[in-house]
Amino acid sequence: MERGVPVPSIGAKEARLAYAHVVISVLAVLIGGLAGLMQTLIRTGVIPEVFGYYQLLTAHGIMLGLVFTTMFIIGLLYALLAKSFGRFESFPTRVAWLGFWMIIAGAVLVTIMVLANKATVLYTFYAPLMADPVFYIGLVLFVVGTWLSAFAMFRMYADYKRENPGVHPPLPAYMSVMTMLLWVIATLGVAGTILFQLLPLSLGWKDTVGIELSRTLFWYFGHPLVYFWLMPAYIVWYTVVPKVIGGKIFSDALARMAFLLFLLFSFPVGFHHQLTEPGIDPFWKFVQVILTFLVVIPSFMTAFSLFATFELRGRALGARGLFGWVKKMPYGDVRFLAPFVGMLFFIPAGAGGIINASHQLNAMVHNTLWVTGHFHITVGTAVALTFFGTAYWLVPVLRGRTLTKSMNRIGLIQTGTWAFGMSIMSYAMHISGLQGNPRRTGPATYFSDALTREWIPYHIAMAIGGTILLISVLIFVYSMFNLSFLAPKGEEEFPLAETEEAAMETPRFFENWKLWITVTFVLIAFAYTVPIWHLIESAPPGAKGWVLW
Ligand code: HEM
Ligand SMILES: [Cu+2]
Repeated sequence: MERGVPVPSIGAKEARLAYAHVVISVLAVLIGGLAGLMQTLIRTGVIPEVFGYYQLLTAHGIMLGLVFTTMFIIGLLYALLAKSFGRFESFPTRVAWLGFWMIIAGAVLVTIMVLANKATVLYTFYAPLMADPVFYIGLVLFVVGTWLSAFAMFRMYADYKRENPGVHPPLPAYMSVMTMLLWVIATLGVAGTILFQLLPLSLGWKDTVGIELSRTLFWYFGHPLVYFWLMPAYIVWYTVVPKVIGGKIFSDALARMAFLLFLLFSFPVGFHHQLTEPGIDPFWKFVQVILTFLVVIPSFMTAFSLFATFELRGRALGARGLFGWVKKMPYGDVRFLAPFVGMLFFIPAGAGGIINASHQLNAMVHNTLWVTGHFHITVGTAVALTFFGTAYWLVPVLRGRTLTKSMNRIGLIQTGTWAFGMSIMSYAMHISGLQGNPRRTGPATYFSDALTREWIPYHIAMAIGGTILLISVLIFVYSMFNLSFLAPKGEEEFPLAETEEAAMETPRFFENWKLWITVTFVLIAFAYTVPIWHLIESAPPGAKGWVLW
């Protein structure tokens, strides 16, 4: 079976759709970044608590963990589908816009509630914290909006399959659909706890909430969520970066298989976020931790094929030996440098993840700033830098402008400042976390205890790192403004690599969606049925809702 070929350039309507999403994500980076810096400054005592610490933390988590990521991802995936399929038909396009406006409506309601200090529940909104009902309604609109986006993408894929029978949809399209499929299956859990537990509680229809069940439903969603963030970055690593360096995709089949495995292994593992919780049987924690480690397989497949691509390209340019390619890469090109630095950060980040998921070591780091340090180098750097590096070519492509030499140079500086600021901030978070410094804690002196005094230099380091990061955010926002409105008009390249000629054929069964969705649900049922039954059958009386702010 042959592989589909992407179209030369994407249409104006398709570009507008993708761009609308990207704009929102850039705004979210600005607001979220400001909140992040203020957190570090308040916790260090440099500025007074103008906003409540937890209110800022809620805004930061929602803007960066939810709005920035989701909007950039959806925008990028529309762009990849447009490049893969050509024009979108009018029905899915209308659904896509409806989804966009619904997401906006939801995000606006959520933001108003957070600003009004009626939803200081952090971005995880754990029970029994209880926000205003409007906050949960906003979240529902947001999630349903993303389901419409997913439906639109599935439909675009189906339209392509119908018009091109016997052709494999291009690799980025397959990966995009896999990403949205994972998102839809994952959000079922969070939709469940919002609709059946938190919203009724907050409306006063119920007096109590089952905390453990709610947290379990949350983390059933929360782990695949991190793969929803990572997979689009991997799409860029697999399909865009090879083109930027002048190379080819190492293997189309291997890439598809890795994505399939990410889908399967992302779900039956949520308990690794709940290892310290007493209400879950250790046996099921054990089962889910073992399943967690399976994700090492597609991760190493990804690392292998990326470095194979680098090495093949390096050798084509005359490099020798195992690491000769290192000297041959285009470090002066932000489209390469930013995702590449992201990849480098992902190496210690992955090792940290193995520590977090190990039951005994988790007891050491749980709820300390170590965890915050961890996710600032995973989603906050590996993913965020990849998205930044992508935005430098994607925004001009969508706006019919070009990435100039000077904007490229500014992009390199932005990449450098981000890497530098994040190294300082996340190092300080990791180390002081190991010393017991708790995460999610406002300014506290603990009666000037000797132990906590040792954390102070680390807080200062975090504030310095945070300041450098905010400078990087401002450079990014300026660059996006420039590339949207000021850069010279022209046709910017949409870099998508071809597959190595020597690569094997792509097997047809990767597209057997019914089979893979079934296997996913079988794995979910295996890992969750008995423990959830336990949680319901021997549930404690439940807690009343709390408003602690
Ligand atoms: C300007 C850059 C940034 C700064 C200065 C910053 C700073 C911080 C600080 C100080 C905290 C936690 C404090 C605590 O636990 O008490 C935090 C939490 C967090 N950050 Fe960032 N961060 C930045 C960028 C990012 C990015 C790019 C992302 C994701 C894409 C992100 C996602 C999060 C999340 C999800 C939390 C957890 C919120 C919670 O615990 O409820 N941050 N950040
Ligand atoms: Cu996880």
